[in-house]
Amino acid sequence: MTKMNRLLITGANGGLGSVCRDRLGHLATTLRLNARKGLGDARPNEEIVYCDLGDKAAVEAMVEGCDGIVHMGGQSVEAKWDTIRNANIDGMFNLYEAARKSSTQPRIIFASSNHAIGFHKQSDRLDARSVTRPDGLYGVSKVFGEALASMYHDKFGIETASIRIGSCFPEPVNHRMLSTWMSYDDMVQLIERIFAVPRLGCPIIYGASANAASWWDNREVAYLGWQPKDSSEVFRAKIDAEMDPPPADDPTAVYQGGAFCADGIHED
Ligand code: 15L
Repeated sequence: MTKMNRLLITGANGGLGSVCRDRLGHLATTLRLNARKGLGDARPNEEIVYCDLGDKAAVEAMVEGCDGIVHMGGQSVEAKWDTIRNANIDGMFNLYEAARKSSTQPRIIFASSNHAIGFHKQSDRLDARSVTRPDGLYGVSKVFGEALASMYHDKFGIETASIRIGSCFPEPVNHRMLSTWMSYDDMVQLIERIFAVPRLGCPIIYGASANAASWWDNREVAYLGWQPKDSSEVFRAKIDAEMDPPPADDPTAVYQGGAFCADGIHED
């Protein structure tokens, strides 16, 4: 894998962004870290850029000179439309315009979400060609992000891997996550593979470990050579001991997006 000169990690103060900060340093000579606040002191190979993704000029300055972007930034759960629009609609547009204008044409990883397809039933089996079924405005913003990435690839050749991340936490904490969980190790290895392959294109990838209860088929991205190693099964007994499975008609047992499907619009 050729080492990048500069890798930008947005949302570097968040749950996944901070894992990336700690574990992706070997991919680039310099990590450029972005958040609105809360990144502490820069370590020796780090640069810190504080800005809001809705600030077009600031995003353009931030993206210039980066060979890769891990875009973990933005709004990560359902919220008021203003919040989602600023971070995930305007913010995505600003990022892609910045990438188009930059002198380095970065390869981008977009942290999409299972909530882009959340209204599919848990009995459905999905692959990269399955239609989107967002389960809220947050999910709609992730569908927008995937569409934007596709257009910038077709029109300008900018390569993006959109990862529909399931539930990326230290361990699964409920029955739904036995299907959606992705370990940090598997996420880091996926990111390494995305930056290692000579030609990426613009794939949709389901971000989940090798869970026995998975709903998702990543056959179309076999060329990445990513083989998740962890499985949620080792946590099943613990979850069964801690809680009853949800009733069969509960949204967390019916839909892939779980509780997001039962959430309202956050304007009221
Ligand atoms: C997401 O998209 C969220 O960012 C994360 O906090 C979890 O809620 C995850 O989906 C999930 O569905 O478990």
